[in-house]
Amino acid sequence: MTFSPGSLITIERHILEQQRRYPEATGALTGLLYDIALAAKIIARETTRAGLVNILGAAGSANVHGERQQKLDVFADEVIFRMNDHTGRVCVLASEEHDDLRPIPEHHPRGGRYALIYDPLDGSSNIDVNVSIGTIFAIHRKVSVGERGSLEDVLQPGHKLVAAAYVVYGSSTMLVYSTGQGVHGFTLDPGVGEFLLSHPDIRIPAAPTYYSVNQGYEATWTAGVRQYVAWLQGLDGTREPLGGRYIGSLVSDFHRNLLRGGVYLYPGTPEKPAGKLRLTYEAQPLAFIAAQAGGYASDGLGDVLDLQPTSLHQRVPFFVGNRDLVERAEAYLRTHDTEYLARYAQERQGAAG
Ligand code: FDP
Repeated sequence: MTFSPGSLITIERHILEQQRRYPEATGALTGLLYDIALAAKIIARETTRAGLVNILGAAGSANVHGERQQKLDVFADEVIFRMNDHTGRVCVLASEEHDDLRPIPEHHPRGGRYALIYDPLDGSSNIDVNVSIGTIFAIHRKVSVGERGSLEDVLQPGHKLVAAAYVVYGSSTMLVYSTGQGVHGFTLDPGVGEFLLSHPDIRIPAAPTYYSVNQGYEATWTAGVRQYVAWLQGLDGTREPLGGRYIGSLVSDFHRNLLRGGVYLYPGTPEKPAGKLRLTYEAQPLAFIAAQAGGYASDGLGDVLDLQPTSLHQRVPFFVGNRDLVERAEAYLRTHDTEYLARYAQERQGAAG
């Protein structure tokens, strides 16, 4: 089914329509995606009230209802876990907030077909200053034997993802998801509490608008990254400069560039060859969505979706956006950063071996 721009489509209906294309589907993934959307609404409700906490709460410890206040990222983590721990759809969960896997509790149904990996509140340094933040989800099919899920289910290459999604809590709350059939964006109507289709079939624009990097770290960059960014800025005279935008909230930076075209980079440095961002719940799902929108993500050496994760919180250098811009980054690194790339490759290999 194709959706015309004027029609009102809820996320529930959209997910169901997508499922209909697969007569063999059991509905488990549909249910899981819907649970994710519901969790997003609950988190959105709290994030929009975050600024009120200090004035409404007594001595910063309790809210008007007398409930103890939780840090928002802990709250988001719990909401997502509790939304999914009892449905029978998920075999194991993993979150940025926990060192280890989060198994399904004993008293809840086991045998779920999917592993859910998530970053409950990304860009959390922006919460206190009222700047947009996000949530990221990655869904893998269970591959381990036995009822209980294991690390094997979580540590799969990105090209094996069944679905990925993110939520931006910004001037509006938006949920963007892909099940491998394009990328679709929904905007939350807070009045009716529904995510409505606002951005069907998102494609990253061919003509890029922005580049995004934390320029404050320039002194730590490799020569290749420095020259690449200079090229993006048009300093070598071969191209028009791209505008610079950096929120410091990965989801928001990624989302803006997905809609406007451009490149986001959080490179590795000689001191930290793998950079800062996490592979399983940041880079992989966003790389999956970028690819579905016609873009590309690289760790500087090659496609992020081909990387085999070796640990849950593994870091990865991340370049994502328009394919030609990301490939140009790879080329700059290949030319100027042979020593750095060799070190990073060795580290990556060591982690895998
Ligand atoms: P944060 O530490 O605020 O949670 O991955 C975490 C992340 O934010 C990303 O969302 C963000 O893009 C990046 O770190 C910002 O890091 P820098 O402050 O080093 O630029």
